[in-house]
Amino acid sequence: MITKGTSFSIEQFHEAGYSGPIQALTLEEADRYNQLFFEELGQSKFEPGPTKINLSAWHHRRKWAYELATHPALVEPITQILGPDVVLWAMHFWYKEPGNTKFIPWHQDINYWPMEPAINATAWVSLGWSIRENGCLRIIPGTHRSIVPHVDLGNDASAFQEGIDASYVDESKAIDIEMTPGQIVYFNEATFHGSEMNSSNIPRVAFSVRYTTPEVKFKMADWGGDTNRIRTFQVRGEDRFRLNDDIIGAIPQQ
Ligand SMILES: O=C(O)CCC(=O)C(=O)O
Repeated sequence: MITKGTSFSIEQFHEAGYSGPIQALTLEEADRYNQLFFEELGQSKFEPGPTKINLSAWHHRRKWAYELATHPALVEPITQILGPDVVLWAMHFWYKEPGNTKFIPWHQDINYWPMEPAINATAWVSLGWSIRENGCLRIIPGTHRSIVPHVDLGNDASAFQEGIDASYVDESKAIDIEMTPGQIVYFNEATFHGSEMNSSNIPRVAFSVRYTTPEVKFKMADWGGDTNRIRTFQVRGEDRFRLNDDIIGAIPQQ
């Protein structure tokens, strides 16, 4: 499914647990950020290879990544989902070089996140092409209404140790979200999602940004105190709760 130019639908988001893809970045922007991504890896986009670099929280230390995470085209639909007060709390690049054999198992993000209450909206953005062959994002619509058990998968090909207990997954309802550069899809903290390996010679370069609201408290002890990954940035509106003052992030200057 490759779509262009449709608009974000809050009704669809509530009904199906996701909305999109929509064009968020221009092709020029997507190309520029794609280039910056590979520069950070120390690679050329023409010769994408594996990396051992930590792909989380570049917005803590790179101005361009912070600009990307707070890009108005990403954040505007987030205000429709979360309301006027928006907190950016995490960002991660999901990169699969050509031939990467790992798959991302079906999961619900909230299974891994100690936050109270469980409120999150994710913007998943494709900087290059995301197609079936390179392991595009997959979603099961309507699965965001309940939390289901996650189990140890015992599968070395899985990028995560834990995923949803297979008896809760109806693969026949899964959709492949194929995307062109600069497109974005939104989903919430409980929507089932995952992706297959990259069996093509096209890199899959994408990132997700996580947003929440100020009344959510991050239980940092349960995150192992990992402020290299989790920091809060008030990107819209105001914080009348002040629950996470100890983990406020600093906007990188370069
Ligand atoms: O990019 C993928 O394949 C998985 C992304 C994901 O799990 C997420 O954004 O929460």
